[in-house]
Amino acid sequence: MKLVIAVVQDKDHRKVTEALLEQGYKFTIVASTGGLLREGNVTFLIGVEPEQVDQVIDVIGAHSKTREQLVNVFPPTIEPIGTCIPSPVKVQVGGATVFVLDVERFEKL
Ligand code: 2BA
Repeated sequence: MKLVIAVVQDKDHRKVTEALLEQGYKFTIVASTGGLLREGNVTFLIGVEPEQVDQVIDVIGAHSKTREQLVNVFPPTIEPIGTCIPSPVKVQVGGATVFVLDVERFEKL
């Protein structure tokens, strides 16, 4: 068995959820936060058979858009206090960030 971990933007998570349900996949949704943007995103944990991995990734990819976002980058030293001006930097977010892990053991008790 494999565990597909997919970080999806908040704006896309409903579409991804519906598509995965339509295809009959079982999954868990975890609310998460991006380390850089500090904005909410959604992490899907999807347990699948090895031959289903590519299809799951295709489904997620088909419903996850790439977007550009501005992030405020603060200079490393803030001195003197009060003169710190953040410079906005454009980053490309998404579609989805996907990890595939081997599952050593799976039990439903
Ligand atoms: P965030 O950490 O909020 O990152 C948003 C976007 O900012 C990233 O989009 C990427 O384009 C950029 N970014 C993030 N960290 C960066 C860094 N150290 N240097 C340069 N650019 C950086 P995505 O790559 O599409 O990632 C979207 C979200 O997926 C991330 O949100 C994070 O929650 C997750 N993610 C991405 N890579 C990951 C990783 N290696 N491990 C765990 N989570 C990851």
